[in-house]
Amino acid sequence: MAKPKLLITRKLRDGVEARAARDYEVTLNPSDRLLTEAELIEACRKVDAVLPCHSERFSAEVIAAIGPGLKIIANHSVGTDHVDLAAAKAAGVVVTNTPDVLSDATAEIAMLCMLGAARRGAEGDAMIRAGKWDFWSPAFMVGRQVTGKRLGILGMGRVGQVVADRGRGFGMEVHYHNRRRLPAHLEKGAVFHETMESLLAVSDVLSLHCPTTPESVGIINARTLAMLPDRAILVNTARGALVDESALVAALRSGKLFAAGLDVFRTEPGGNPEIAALPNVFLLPHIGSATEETRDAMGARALDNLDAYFAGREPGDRVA
Ligand code: 8YV
Repeated sequence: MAKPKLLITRKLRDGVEARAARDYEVTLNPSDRLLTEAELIEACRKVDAVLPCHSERFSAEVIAAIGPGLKIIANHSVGTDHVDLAAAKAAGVVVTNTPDVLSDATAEIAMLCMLGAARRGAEGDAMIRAGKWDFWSPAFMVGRQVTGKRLGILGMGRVGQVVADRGRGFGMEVHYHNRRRLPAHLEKGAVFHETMESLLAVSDVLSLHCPTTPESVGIINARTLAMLPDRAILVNTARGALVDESALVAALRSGKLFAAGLDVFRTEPGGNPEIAALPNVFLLPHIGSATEETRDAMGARALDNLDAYFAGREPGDRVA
């Protein structure tokens, strides 16, 4: 039987690409250049399946332009906000994602962002690199300690739960808001808040772990930032669209926020120059899941979903 035709839009780990080449008639992107929308449509028209990243947008228009040949979008990401799921469903295109396997890596980056923001990691690093470390005193580079502070988790899904565990390891008191309260064995003593407003009021550190939906876009804005305790710390490793970045800049300038640790931005790649100009931020270029182990696991998970689909089984991680 002929192998199904598969487009992999970005450079994946060698082992993942080798497995794909063994089982599919695969088109790779060795230069790793981001395809334009027109190139993406053209390339998807020629295949049965596409394995994209969050960097490729499958809007309703793109899905319609690709037409009936494409059967499955097997994402190499847990987030699916780059795919119009309703349009895919209506067009009969199956969509899958890669949950679970990136929770540990993303939680590590959340802790790095939290500690980098609280302990002024970027400021200290930049000072030494610039050859400007010419002073020391007990009053020098004093940050905020996270031990004993209240960690507010907005969205207690897979990643949020691992961040809660890591926060406990740092002696933090965990609070959360989620659509549904977790059972006791997953809650592990964390304090559930019925409303986001109630969570914000106690979050010395607020870490975002909710998906981007029409309801959650801009959920962190001037109104909600004002509800945080004074000198709180914001951590975002989820999606830039959750935050109104102008309001964030204002809160960082006024001192309402002590600092922010961000791995995601409204504009990616690139980030936000106004945020990058502030001293009290610790910034990373969307690398939450970028570890060798997790990239291997994400690639394997996406291929498992494709294998199931083409074997006539229900893919384990079907989202549409
Ligand atoms: C990935 C992500 O790096 O999985 C997600 O939703 O945002 C990131 O972890 C990216 O999507 C890789 O395709």
